[in-house]
Amino acid sequence: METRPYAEPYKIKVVEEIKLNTKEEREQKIKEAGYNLFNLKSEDVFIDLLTDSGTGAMSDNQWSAIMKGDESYAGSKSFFELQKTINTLLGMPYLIPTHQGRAAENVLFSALIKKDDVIPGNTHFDTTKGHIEHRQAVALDCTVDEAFDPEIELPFKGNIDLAKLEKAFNDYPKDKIKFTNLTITCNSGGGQPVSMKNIKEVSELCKKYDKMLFFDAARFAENAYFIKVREEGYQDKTIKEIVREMFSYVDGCTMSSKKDGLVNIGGFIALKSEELYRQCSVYEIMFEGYLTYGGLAGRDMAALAVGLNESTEYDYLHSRIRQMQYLGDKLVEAGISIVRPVGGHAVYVDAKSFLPNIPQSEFPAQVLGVELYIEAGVRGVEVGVVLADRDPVTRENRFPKLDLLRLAIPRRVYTDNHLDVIVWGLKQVHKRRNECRGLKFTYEAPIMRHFTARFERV
Ligand code: PLI
Repeated sequence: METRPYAEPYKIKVVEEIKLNTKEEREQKIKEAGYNLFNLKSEDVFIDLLTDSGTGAMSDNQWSAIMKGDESYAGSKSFFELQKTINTLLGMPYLIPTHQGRAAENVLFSALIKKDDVIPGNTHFDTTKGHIEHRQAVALDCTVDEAFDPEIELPFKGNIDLAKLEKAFNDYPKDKIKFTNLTITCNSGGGQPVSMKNIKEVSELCKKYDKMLFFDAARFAENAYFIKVREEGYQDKTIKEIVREMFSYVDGCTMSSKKDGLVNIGGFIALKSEELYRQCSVYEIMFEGYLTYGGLAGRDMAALAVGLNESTEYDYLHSRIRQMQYLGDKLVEAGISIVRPVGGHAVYVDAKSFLPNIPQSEFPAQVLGVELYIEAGVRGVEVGVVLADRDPVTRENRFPKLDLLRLAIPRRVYTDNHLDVIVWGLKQVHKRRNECRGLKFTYEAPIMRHFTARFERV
């Protein structure tokens, strides 16, 4: 019998028009943008894969909740509803809302990190690392070695190497490491998940050495999906049960709600300790706002409470991760090398193997991003030499092992037809890859240069 084809568990109520300009227009637009995709106007982009952060589509239930948002400065009903949802889902009674993920990091780290501290973790995200280094502390990467090989197909390449973590606990003075930061899924490692076994073992090790453990929970629901489908013993559990178990092993989390919160803005800290909540409250009021809104409107909190319940449903997660797999499989079929296995929120194209004629000093992933835009109106983002910045001491370019073009898929926004256009676009560029030219800087900021850099063709 023929198997039933797959279809998304939602239908579309509102649409937003996107326009495809001509190839000649795009050639002109990207030149004017200094060959930097960040400098493009979104109206000149047909399919926007710059990020999956804050770019998702809200549901009818979320939009309904928006109307019911309570905009009171103190004691907002929407805050208490969100607190109740987070306590039910994550088992965390203390909630500190923030305007986005990095703001949660700013508040928590203000309470916890001092100069010369060391924060071990699994490849900290840029803003997390930034907030650690800004406090003159060290973000210590303890990810398993396999994470750095794009060819190795392993189910949980976001895991922490327990030996590396224990070594860190032994090598540094006791008071220098207060907590470990575990990013689920690991964005900088290609959206790779962390297994429940690893979360549990890291938690036990932290307890043994009297350290706290926090999740960077931006994509916690996607991580839970991978545990359900890949880890022995979780197939029959619901996503919500898996999430509850994951959070039972940690002291708290920072969250960018713009990912698995299914909202366009927002973040939070969730905690088990009342004492730590009190310490964070001081910085919350100073940086974000009063304790029951923290830089958000009441309606933002209302939509988030609904979004968190939706993102922890299996059917939604299956439709999302399936899109990543669909895109990844089609690219592999076309002979295009990608980071494997495909992660939870993006497909990463290996630009060094795509454009072997372009040396790393001429930014192959940036070139690939520019060419894909010109070819198909698709905007990805470079995760390579440009993003890696210069060494702060020698001022030489840092050359990471992988030079990647990240194609991050917004949640509930594009159909498989859009994904087919991305594949087609990359295939077209692949055919003329030997004619592509490298790039060189015409402007470069001293740090975080990727946002504002300008280039010209070599
Ligand atoms: O963009 P924010 O400030 O809401 O969140 C910062 C942030 C924290 N942790 C992780 C794992 C992230 O991925 C993250 C933001 N990610 C962005 C913007 C991205 O494009 O991946």
